[in-house]
Amino acid sequence: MRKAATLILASVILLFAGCLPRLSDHIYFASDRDGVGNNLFAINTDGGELRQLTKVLQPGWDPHPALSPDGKRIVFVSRHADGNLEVYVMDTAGGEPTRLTYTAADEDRPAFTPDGRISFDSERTGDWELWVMDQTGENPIQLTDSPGIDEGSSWSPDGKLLTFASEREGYFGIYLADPDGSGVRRLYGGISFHCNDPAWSPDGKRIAFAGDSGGTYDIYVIALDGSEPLRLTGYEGWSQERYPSWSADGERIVFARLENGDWEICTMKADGSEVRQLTDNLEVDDSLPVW
Ligand SMILES: [Ca+2]
Ligand SMILES: [Ca+2]
Ligand SMILES: [Ca+2]
Repeated sequence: MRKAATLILASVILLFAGCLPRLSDHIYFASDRDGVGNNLFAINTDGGELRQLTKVLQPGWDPHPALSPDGKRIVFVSRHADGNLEVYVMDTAGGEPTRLTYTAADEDRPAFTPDGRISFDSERTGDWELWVMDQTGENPIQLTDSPGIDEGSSWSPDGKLLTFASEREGYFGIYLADPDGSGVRRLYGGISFHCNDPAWSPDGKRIAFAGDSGGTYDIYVIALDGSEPLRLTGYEGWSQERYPSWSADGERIVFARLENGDWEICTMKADGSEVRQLTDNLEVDDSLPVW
């Protein structure tokens, strides 16, 4: 009888575990530590067990990776032999990347959407706009059409909104839009407060971003009502913090810090406390982390 109850309990736990968002036991980031160019690496959230995922195709690119909701796939860009950036996808467990775009223009900053597609930036119309496509690379659809750069899409967990950075009003601000790219409205930003790198929180209530209000970027968090954002970084001395990405449970944020000309990966609690530096290598740049 007890054995049967244990089996039922185990089944229920497995059933619910299958519904949970991805495990947050790894952080993926870009680094030039192998001396060739930027490649993707994985480390444990405590900074241990470094694993290299990619071998560079050509040096001189920022791969801007993003994870699928289940944590099993990673999208990124790489400069192909024909000279411009393309979107690639691969398993986080390893293996060969699959190329998804074939354009003469640059693509950048891909992200998985909650409905199983991939959004990305592309300059294929001659101006940077947001696009979305199937995970096979088929059926590309243009989402934005604005003067200047639109970049770095991040989706609300329920898929009902996306956020991105745009310079459509003459400076970089954080914008919201409906999933088809309509209904664009500014959430935050101004001529003296540039905002980039928005990342939607797992609970859907907040957006982390990198903001520059006076010469260096810091990490901020803002609620969806557009009220004043909360600054999470701002250390003694000159440093710059960018590229926030949330842990799956929303408890912590990983980001990249530039200090003394060197990029490192750090994490902090979502209120800015308990900062931990995960990489420590003055010779190489570790940046663009995703959790
Ligand atoms: Ca291309
Ligand atoms: Ca544009
Ligand atoms: Ca470094």
